[in-house]
Amino acid sequence: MSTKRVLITGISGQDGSFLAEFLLTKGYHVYGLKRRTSIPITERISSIMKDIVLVDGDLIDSGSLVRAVKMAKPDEVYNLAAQSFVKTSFDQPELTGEVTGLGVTRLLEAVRQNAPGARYYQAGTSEMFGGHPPPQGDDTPFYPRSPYGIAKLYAHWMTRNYRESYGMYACSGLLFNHESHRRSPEFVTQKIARGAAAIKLGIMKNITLGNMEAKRDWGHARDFVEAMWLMLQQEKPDDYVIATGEAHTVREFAEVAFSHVGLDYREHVETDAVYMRPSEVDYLLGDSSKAQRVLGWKPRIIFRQLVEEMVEYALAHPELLREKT
Ligand code: NAP
Ligand code: G4F
Repeated sequence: MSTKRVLITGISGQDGSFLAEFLLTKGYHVYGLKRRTSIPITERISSIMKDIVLVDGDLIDSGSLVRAVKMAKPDEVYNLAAQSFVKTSFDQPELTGEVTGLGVTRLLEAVRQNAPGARYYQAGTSEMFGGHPPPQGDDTPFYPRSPYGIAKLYAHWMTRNYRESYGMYACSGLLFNHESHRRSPEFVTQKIARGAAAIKLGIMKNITLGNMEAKRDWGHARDFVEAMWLMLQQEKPDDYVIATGEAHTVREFAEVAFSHVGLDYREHVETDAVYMRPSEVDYLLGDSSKAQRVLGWKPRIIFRQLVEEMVEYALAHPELLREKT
């Protein structure tokens, strides 16, 4: 068992909660950065609250990041905190840049000055490839298509710059979409999974979506957080694409989710331009061959199993099915 110490930002999010659980099983002492909210958002980490230490802080507040790093004395830092919803980044581009972009520089600087030997993971994204045609792999040029993608690209280059300038063990994971029953309700997979379950249970009649032809390479968050950890266990720091190598349309996701509960999605899914984006990423399909070769990582859960797991969870938790997204 490890006696390492870790600081996870975004521990209350989907990935942060899975990563914290995974590192606890490896014996890590887990510290999590948590921003202040009027009601505590700790639903995803409720089962591990007694095993972790939460530190108040925010990516827009340098002092709190320095304090968190000094408290945690981390061997590893995973920066998962972000304004992570692409659609919102068009409505709040400045906030997205502040948190998802500049926030990374604040954290890198806090680590460099207070725990320079710590290994650092940056949550990069396939949104950085954005408009570049598929498949997207480690050598694909970047072409972000949203303020979110642009903020993440800045964060990616800052991470590389700290590696090259200061010799820090700093890595970016270029992760394609990954989902689970813990996904926030506004993302399309959760919206469809919960929608199908709610309609099956008679709670709702229809759901409304945007662009149903967009293609995504959807994996499972539990698989993907293991790749983050593997990146920090190598001899040398590097960046890696993490993806399943299988893409499906939003329409196909709906088809599988609704048919799992014996429904025809065409009778229950409407579309509305309000859910469209000013510029769309049409087709993401990742090539993770470098990660498979170097890290020995590969996805265990792929499309159909992911969809069915999310729908099953929603069916078993009808109390979650009344939120409008
Ligand atoms: P998520 O569920 O939205 O979690 C984001 C976390 O960041 C939450 O804990 C949130 O806190 C926290 N946060 C937001 N603003 C903050 C701030 N100003 N200061 C401190 N914490 C803040 O996202 P996720 O799906 O777990 O994704 C984890 C990371 O991977 C994100 O950086 C995301 O952009 C990136 N990523 C995700 C995917 C994917 O498909 N899931 C793919 C590629 C990259 P609250 O709980 O208080 O909201
Ligand atoms: O579920 P989404 O909102 O995820 P998106 O934009 O792909 O971003 C996610 O994955 C990125 C990695 O590629 C992460 F970096 C990011 O943090 C986030 O986790 O939308 C997926 C697709 C889009 O093409 C969108 O236009 O679904 C389409 N869509 C169609 N109708 C919809 C809807 N998206 C949402 N959220 N809601 C709809 O009603």
